[in-house]
Amino acid sequence: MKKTEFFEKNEISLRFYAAKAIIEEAASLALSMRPSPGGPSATLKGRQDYVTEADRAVELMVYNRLSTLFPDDGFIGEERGEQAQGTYRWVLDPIDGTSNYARGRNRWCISLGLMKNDLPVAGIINAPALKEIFTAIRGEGAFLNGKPIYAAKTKNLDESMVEIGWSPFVPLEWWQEKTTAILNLGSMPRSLGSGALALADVACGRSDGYLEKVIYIWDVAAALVILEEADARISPFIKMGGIEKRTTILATAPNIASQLSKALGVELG
Ligand code: LIP
Repeated sequence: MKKTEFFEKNEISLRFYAAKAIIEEAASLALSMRPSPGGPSATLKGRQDYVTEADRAVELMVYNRLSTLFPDDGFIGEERGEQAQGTYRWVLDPIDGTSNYARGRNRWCISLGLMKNDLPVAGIINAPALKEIFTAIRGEGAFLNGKPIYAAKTKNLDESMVEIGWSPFVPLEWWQEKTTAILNLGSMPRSLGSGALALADVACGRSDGYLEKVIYIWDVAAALVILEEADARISPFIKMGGIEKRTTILATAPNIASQLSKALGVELG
């Protein structure tokens, strides 16, 4: 291994392990702040678009910790946007699945991606209410609670399960068209409110595909490297402009990738 590769590998590993510990602390904070089951305890940013006190508290805590440890790194968060620039860039969704979190449900997570320039190099998705932590470092595999994970080997669409993400930015006609396409394939549909966890489910084989019409970089930055390391197929989200604007994403199990790509009208990388 060349000296430069050795130092880069260690720069990423150092950041990854420090961030993993910080996210575990943030996950405990978020869990302690979770509303009781019931109507949404949140502020509405728009129709069906929520933000909670935990979103703000987690983002501030993670930013403060990471900027202290790695002052030259960049940082983008869902709630406060870009707060710093740098070769290494942290991309955080402080609570992904906020609509679930705000009602006291379990399907939500903290999603933190590390990018070097525009390349995702490490990811951590921590879902404390589910007791699940998805992780990956580029070139070193993908894991769920420390055990290797891989996309499903599903070949028969009649056995497939495909999740489709919904947000207020999704036109009704698009939703109806794509849901019908999923059903016409013989797939079982799901829509569970967290894009990061939906992508993590494709990475570990719990589902065979995830489609969302428009999703942000902070929802997917951690999942992109986890999916790659788990041998899933993914649309070229970043080449499609996903860092700058909300963009379509499709992630699939490898053996049915071409059928899903064709039926859902999204090119894969
Ligand atoms: C959520 C995304 C999900 C989308 C939801 C929402 P948030 O992010 O993870 O993919 O369908 O509408 O945008 O707002 O919970 O961080």
